[in-house]
Amino acid sequence: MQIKVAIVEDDIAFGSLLKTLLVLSAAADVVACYLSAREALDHLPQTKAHVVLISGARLTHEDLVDNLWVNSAEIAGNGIDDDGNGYVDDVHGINVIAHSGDPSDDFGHGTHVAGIIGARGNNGKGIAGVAWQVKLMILKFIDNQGVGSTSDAIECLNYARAKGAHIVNASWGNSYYEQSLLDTIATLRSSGIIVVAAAGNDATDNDRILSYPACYDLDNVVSVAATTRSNTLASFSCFGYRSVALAAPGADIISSFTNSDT
Ligand SMILES: [Ca+2]
Ligand SMILES: [Ca+2]
Repeated sequence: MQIKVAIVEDDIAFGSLLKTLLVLSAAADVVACYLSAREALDHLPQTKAHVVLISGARLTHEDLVDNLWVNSAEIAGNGIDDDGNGYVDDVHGINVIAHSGDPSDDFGHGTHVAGIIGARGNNGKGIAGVAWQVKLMILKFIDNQGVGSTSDAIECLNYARAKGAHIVNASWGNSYYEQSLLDTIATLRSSGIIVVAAAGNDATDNDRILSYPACYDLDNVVSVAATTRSNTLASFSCFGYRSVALAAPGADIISSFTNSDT
């Protein structure tokens, strides 16, 4: 089954990247809220991992490089799968499509999300993410057209669980209920992992037209709609009295780009 990134489809091009950010940033903000709340309770130190599960990220970006999660069981650049997980040199995450340890971004979505969530703060460069010191685990199952498969998404989720992630940013989805994906997210729940999912950008009611993973009936799934700078629901955003947990800023968000390190 194909999964698409939760963006407005005819706005994939960089020329109109604005709309591409929408629900992503919403999800990111929610993630940050969770991080902040849990940090306040001393349950989640700032050094713990976060997951960006989209189109990878530009690993050399100056505002991201210091906040990348590091797989301590893997020796970088030695061409050996040191931790025996099937991925060679997966130092910051994996690329399921290429089956490699290089989740570099060739779509643009992931780098932007990564910056919103966790661009390094107080470094005199670029922007500050909502969670300045989060660790970004970079996983890639979305290809350069913004599409990925359910099985590859599941592989990323399982990797995230195996490597101790706490929060998954799921700015992707489709309208197909899939038991395998539901079961995987349920397994993540048992590990205490929150999945922040985009409600979607179709301007439809998710109570009537369900979108997944946002609408899976699991209490570790947080479905997020997008708001504008005037604190109204964005015109493109999906909504749902029962199925959407909350809304967060999702338009006009400045963040890092994948075509440059600065
Ligand atoms: Ca490995
Ligand atoms: Ca290695």
